[in-house]
Amino acid sequence: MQIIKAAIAILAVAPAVLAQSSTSTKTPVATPTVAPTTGVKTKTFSGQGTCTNPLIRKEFRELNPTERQSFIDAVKCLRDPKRSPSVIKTNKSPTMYDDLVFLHGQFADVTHRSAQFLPWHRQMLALMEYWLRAQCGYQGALPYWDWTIDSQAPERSELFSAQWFGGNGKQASNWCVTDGQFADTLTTFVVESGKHCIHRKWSGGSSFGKQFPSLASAPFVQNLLDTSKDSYNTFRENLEFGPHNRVHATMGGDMGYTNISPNDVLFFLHHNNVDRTWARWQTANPTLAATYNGPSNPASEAMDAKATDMMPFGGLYPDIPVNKVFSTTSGDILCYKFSNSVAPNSVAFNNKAALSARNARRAAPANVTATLAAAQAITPNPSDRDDKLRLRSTVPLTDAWLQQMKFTPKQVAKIRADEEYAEKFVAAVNAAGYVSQNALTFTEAADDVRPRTAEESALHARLLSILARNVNAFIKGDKSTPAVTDASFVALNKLWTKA
Ligand SMILES: [Cu+2]
Repeated sequence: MQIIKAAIAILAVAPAVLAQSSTSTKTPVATPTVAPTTGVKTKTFSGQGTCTNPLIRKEFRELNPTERQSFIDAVKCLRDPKRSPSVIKTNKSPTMYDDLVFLHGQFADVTHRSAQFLPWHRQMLALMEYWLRAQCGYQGALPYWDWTIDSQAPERSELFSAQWFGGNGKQASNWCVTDGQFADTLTTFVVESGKHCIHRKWSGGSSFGKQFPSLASAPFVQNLLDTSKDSYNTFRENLEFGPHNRVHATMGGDMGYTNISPNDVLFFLHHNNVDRTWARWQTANPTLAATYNGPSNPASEAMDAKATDMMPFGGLYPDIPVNKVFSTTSGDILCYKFSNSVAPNSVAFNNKAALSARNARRAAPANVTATLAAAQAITPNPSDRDDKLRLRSTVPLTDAWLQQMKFTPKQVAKIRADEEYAEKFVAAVNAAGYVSQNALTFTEAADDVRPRTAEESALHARLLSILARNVNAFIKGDKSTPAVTDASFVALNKLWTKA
């Protein structure tokens, strides 16, 4: 662990480059005064340095219980005013963790709905990871939450258990999270109420996730990667306005408000998966990996962003140009790669016994035909938990939430069009008879998940790509069932579906 002693890197910084806009009642942050603090084990960031031994960021469920606990303990350390006092000298932020919440709120209006969305959050997460290690002695990497796994019934995810991050907030306690390891955590920045707890207010209540089953499913995310190839900005918008938004809106509470969403530590695990999705896209598209375009200002339609645009870190880290973070191994605090995530134990790769067992559980695929309408008719609604095989449809984001997020009419139009498309997409996946690894038949049967190998991961992606291609042809033509007789699809699918 590279503890670099002593003080500081904190540069004096001009107050809020951006004013928080309009909705002042929802704005939790005050103008910061950033000044050096002594005794904080942070380093002098040079922006230089090499990355020789990248950390491997893993899905939370890839970590064993001891590793999970050490991550949580390190987060608690970062939220402890004695062990990790704020490095921002304001009268508000008591801890380094709160500094990150503050940082996120301070620049929320340029780092969302704009080109900077992906690079800025990449650097913010790397800072969090660096602090966990340098300040709190954490030995691991920042874990991610692969929400594709849980997309069909997120409330059943192990992450939301009382053992780890806790479940929904309790209405009687003003939607404070009252179970899990952060149940008694005090937050500093709040909206609406004076309750300084972590709030969660799942849309859809106990069934949770009504706004994401189709858009956050593995087939949809693979399709997003495959069909967002014309520019960085197309990909960024599809990811930000699609799966990214859904998770925030659906978890509700603090996660539903841009300014304070990092209060909930799942923010970091969620955004780590967003970052991982960007990294996957970069790997799949080497010629686009270091490209950058789109709006620099979310309120304007101007596509004026440049790779040399400076990103603001409020003195917690030097402002750096976007192009410094295109690679996750570019050095300084960016030195990590991602694992291949997890698959349900019940979906064994080339494990004949397990495949037989899985087949026994699998009912015959739906006898679906012909039209999109027929496919939509057999697609279960988002609150359904009885259909074990098919992917669920998604309810639209509410107008109120989109308004609160400050989306422009043009952006709202895109979000609505994407929702319509996602409905057709998931219906066609169901019509194809494909049983996703997100299907409840697997996620419920699995007592646990296991790491995916690189080989399996590549094959899984190929399988989903072929499926998505056929499904898109079906949507366009809307004439016949998706052509899943494609030889490579059948061959690949056999790896999972036949003993
Ligand atoms: Cu954000």
